[in-house]
Amino acid sequence: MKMAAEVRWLFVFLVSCGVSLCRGEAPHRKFEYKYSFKPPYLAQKDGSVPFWEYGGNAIASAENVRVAPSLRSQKGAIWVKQPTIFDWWEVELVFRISGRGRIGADGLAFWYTSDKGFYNGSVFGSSDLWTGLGIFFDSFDNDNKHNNPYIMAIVNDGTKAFDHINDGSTQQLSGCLRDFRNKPFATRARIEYYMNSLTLLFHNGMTNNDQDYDICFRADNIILPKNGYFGISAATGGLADDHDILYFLTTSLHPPGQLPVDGNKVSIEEQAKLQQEYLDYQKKLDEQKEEYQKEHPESQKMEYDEYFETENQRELRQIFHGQSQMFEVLRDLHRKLDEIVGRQERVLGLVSQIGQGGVQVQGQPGQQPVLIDTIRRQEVEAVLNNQNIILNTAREIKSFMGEVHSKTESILNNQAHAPTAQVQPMGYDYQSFMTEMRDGLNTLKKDVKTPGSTDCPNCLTTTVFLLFIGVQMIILLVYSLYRDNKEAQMKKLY
Ligand SMILES: [Ca+2]
Ligand SMILES: [Ca+2]
Repeated sequence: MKMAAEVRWLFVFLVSCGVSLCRGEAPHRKFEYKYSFKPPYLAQKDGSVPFWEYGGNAIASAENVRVAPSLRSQKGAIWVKQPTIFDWWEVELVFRISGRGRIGADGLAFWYTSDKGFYNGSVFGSSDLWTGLGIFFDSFDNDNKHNNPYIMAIVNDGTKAFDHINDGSTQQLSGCLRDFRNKPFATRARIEYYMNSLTLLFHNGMTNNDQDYDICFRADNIILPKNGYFGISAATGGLADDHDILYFLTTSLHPPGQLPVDGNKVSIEEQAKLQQEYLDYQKKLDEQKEEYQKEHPESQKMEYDEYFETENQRELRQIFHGQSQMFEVLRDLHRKLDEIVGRQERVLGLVSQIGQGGVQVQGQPGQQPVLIDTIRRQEVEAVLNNQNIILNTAREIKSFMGEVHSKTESILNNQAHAPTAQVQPMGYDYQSFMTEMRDGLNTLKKDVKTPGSTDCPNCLTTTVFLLFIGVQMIILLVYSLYRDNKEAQMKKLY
């Protein structure tokens, strides 16, 4: 998966600070001029480079060291005179490898070894079977795997002969595929060895921003010889590039609290005094400048004319400016593209998840199957269950309605057969009561007419019975009258 640009930058930043900061405190840094060279006046008039010695086909000028020129079969090297006196270090290498060919050869090597190498050795211009570290900027693809230019590190214990046939790939500690040839700006490598961790950051020379570094590799638990020598070597073959070193800047790194005491260190009072002197001098200079400008207003203009650039310079500057702007825009676009790719991947992931639960619909032959979001099985089952329940309920309602209908019909039929039949009002059931009374009376009449019934001593006499009936009738009549009267009164009230 592609790493988003921000993540990559963050990673570079973390790694670059990680080596130092994440261990606790940042190491003390001290520039080591005896292990460095830089322009201007890189080489002195006699051609020597202070604290360094070079040989083979290497040429030093005021601006750079051409370790191997763009001629066939050249070899050269430059080695520091004194071994290091510090354990941990960082080397910033600013270099240019340029040639007219589409492909160049052979490459450049950075060395940190227990002994100085040769000036015309077999490994990128220096010695094989070295003890220590070699970092190779290999331009030419010897093993024809289309993986050059390549940057790699090999740590050797003095026993391994460089594997030229495989471009050292069988021996490498780590590496990265980076193009370092023919760049608009100088390419840079920052090699840091601190607390047994080796880190290589690379600047591809596409911008003039000094901090545009990219991580090439980081390796832990690396043990390099103490008091080693720094060196640079280069070689050309059938094809040839110019191999120029512009800056070799060494900084020693000291864990906090372990900075060696500097004998030439100035005291704080002295520092303050010098600072004050410097400020006074600056002030005086400014005053004099102002005075001069007041006295010579015309010369001021003339003087500034010298600062103006020529047309060519301006054009070149504008081209560079335009290019760097284009580069910025491109980088921005690249970042956005990365973002989009990331989002697309997320969306695709989601779609495939849905696809696993959903239905895969086959498209036309030759087309990608189209994934459609559909209802899942359990959802279908739930819907079917609900439908069944609704159907059952509807059926029940239907049967109930049928019952109601049949009952209504039977009622209507009953009414048609017996038109007098009416829904009785709630309350006293006169009719049934009267029927009961009639039946009772008939029974009584029968009993009365029966002659044998007089025998029983507990039986009522006819007179008493008639009297009882009479009283009952009167009570009923009175009650009926009273009720009617009451109902009439109630109706009036409403
Ligand atoms: Ca090679
Ligand atoms: Ca190769």
